Amino acid sequence: MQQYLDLVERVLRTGTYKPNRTGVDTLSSFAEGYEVDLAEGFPLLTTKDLSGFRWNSLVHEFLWYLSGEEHVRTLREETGIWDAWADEEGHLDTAYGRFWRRFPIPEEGLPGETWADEGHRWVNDDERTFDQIQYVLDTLRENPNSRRIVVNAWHPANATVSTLPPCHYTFVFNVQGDRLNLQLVQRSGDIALGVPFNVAAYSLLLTAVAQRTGFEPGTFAHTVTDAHVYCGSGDRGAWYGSHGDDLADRLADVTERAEYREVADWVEREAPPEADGEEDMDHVPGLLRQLSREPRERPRIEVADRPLDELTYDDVRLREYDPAEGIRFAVAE
Ligand code: UFP
Repeated sequence: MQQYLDLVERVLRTGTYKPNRTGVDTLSSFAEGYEVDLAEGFPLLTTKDLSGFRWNSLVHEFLWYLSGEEHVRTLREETGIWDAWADEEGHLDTAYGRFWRRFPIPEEGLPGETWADEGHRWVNDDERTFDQIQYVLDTLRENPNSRRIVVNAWHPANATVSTLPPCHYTFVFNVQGDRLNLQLVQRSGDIALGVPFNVAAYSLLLTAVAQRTGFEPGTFAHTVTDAHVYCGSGDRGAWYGSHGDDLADRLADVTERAEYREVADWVEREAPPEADGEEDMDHVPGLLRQLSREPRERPRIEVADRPLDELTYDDVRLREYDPAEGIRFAVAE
């Protein structure tokens, strides 16, 4: 997917050096965006391998979001990706699915306000929560021209005290002709590790919702407010603070993909080595090698024809995926 490679290149070329809470510094760029047409295939990156346990985790996480669960007790039998954020009983400060399917409704609104209340079709009376995904499905079937088909995972009173508030916190469905489109807004995006999964997960959601509401999967549009590449800690990270312009100049001189490898070699030659235990925290060389690869034909995805709430892992199939070999990137936590 060339759009992803263009995003990587822009952030490396124009990003500013930015330390952050993780202690691993970043090159960061504001309000980056791109669009992908799902009619051209499923946007799972082919310039590195995301199959095997990576794809499995993605599908299990997707089903977990749809389940509306606020804990990871079922999810952790399949993948440990959320374990670091959960307590011993499996509860999480913030779980996307909880807000997608069970967004809290206040006990009492302020005078004059209107709230969907008991007995309302999308309200769970027992717990006073609102099912945003059912709202999406029903509205797309009954009133597809609506411009209000929004899902919001950000609840300020939770997010501001959470250890990991939602990164991809709101999305909007929009119909144009027979195509269903989805725009995702993400406050913070780790370009090497997080974003490739975010693209694929929301493209899977778009495919599944389109199929259930009689539309063709259309465009996935992604806006990332703080789009960043982790560039290492200590001296290694700081090197990018003083050599960002050199990197930008070298990138501006590239005329063929293969030349990105020479830029990676220059970084490895000039930058201080990564500290012991910090290997691959600098994502820049790996991303430069990825930029030198030609995207391959996109895979396809098949989602079995059953209600969204009954989908299981085996109902989601990835077909004709032929990626280049994997690239090692370490997670900044
Ligand atoms: N991150 C993503 N995508 C996700 C997710 C996390 O890129 O879906 F959950 C990254 C972004 C950032 C870090 O690098 O995780 C979260 O840190 P912060 O909360 O400080 O933005």
